[in-house]
Amino acid sequence: MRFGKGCSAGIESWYGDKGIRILNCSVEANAFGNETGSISETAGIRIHANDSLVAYSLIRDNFGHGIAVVRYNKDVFNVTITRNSIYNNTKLGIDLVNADNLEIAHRGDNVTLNDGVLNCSMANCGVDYPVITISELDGDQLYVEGFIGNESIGGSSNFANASIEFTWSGIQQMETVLSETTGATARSFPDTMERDGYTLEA
Ligand SMILES: [Ca+2]
Ligand SMILES: [Ca+2]
Repeated sequence: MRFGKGCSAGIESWYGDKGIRILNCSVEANAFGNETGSISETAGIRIHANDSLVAYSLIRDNFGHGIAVVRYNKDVFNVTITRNSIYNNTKLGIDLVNADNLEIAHRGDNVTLNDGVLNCSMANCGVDYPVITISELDGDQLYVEGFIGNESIGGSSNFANASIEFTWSGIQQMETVLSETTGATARSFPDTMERDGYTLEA
């Protein structure tokens, strides 16, 4: 299903209860304002409901963030965003938003820095993002190194079992998940990926 050219979020779950499932959707060119050009709420998709899932979807060219997971007036946690193609939105691909007022709830708060911990008084329990420290393309092989945790400290054991997805970006309509690291080493991840065959070597 396609959601495009909405004046605000393409898909909205404002004060939704729980269990929103968004699968196989195209969410494109939303949040460019109403007929007068006024823009009050942005993002391709806004998640404001626990236990929600966004997967196998194309989320691009939206004004604002691709997906905003918003904690406002209630906790919002256990949101899974996986195997999507998210690119060319004017702000972040995914914004975890800790909003204490409507303006932030509608527009996001941009990058929330890693602190190495999970804290469910933050949007989606304040899950940290992967930090890429090395990315080198050698022929058809891409070597990537990094960690999850406080950027000034390094990998945190709180994310030891995290999964990390890598995709080629912006080449095809639906990007392909190149590899996924799991297990105890995920807090620091050396990976070598081959473009042909999409194999993960390490
Ligand atoms: Ca944020
Ligand atoms: Ca955190």
